[in-house]
Amino acid sequence: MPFHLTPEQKTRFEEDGCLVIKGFIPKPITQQLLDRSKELLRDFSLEGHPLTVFSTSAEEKHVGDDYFLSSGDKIRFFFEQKAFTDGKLNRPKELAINKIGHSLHTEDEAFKDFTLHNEDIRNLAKELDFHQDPRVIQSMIICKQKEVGGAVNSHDDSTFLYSNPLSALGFWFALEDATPTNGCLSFVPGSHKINKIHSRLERVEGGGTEIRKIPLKEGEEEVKLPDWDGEGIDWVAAPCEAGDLVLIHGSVIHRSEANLSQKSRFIYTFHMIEGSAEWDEKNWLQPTPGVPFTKLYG
Ligand SMILES: O=C(O)CCC(=O)C(=O)O
Repeated sequence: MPFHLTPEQKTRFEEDGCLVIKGFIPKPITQQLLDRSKELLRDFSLEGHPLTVFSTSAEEKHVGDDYFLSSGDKIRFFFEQKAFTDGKLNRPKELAINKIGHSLHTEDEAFKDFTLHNEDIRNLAKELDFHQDPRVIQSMIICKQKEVGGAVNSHDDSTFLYSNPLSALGFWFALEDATPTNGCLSFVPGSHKINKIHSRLERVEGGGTEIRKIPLKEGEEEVKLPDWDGEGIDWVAAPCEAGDLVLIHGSVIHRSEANLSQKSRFIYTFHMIEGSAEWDEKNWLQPTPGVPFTKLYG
């Protein structure tokens, strides 16, 4: 049976800016993708690896070394901050990777097949009616390793995937159960309706990236946004079983806690934008001649 979105699910997504779709991926495919993720972790080499760390913690500057900045059309491996003691890995590499990115959907056959040749995903995108001509722009496996899996601070995705007009949409697939104990996602439902994307991650001259203010348009006034982590904000956890899908609107505020538990929380995610939207050359992620942003309805 091909996937169909119910009118209730569509309304829920429009109202909340996020939607959990239970059992979207059949169990054998979920297992295949998890196995493939573990194979990638087993097979990558540490030789010559710059040991780039990925972290969203406030004290950390955003990663911006060449290994990260040139990963948009490759499969690369980014480490957990807590997987190091005195500059040395304190666990096997398979248990030390934070995420694998950013082009599994073009560079790995299993993830390519799942992402781009999937009737259920195409049906869902059509029925959601969020994009006319969706383009898949990046993909990642986020491992949220046991004991050292880093928290992802509250954010919206459009700050990192800025298009004009805004059009980022995330597809987040649980490959393992995600619970409040091992760092499931949480959302501020409806925040996409009041959030204003006032900053964006830019590549900066001389290397690296920085979150910078977007200049206000003439006559535009700065909108004061709530302190999303402060008092009175209603966060809702989105626990998932392996195979569930979470849709994430580009402006909805979300986060995930650190994983100090003994269970990893592998997920696969990709993001899409509208094909006709303007993609700025300052964005860290850039299409390349070999790997242009990929049409979903190709
Ligand atoms: O998987 C997570 O913990 C965070 C994912 C996330 O924030 C995103 O995909 O935008």
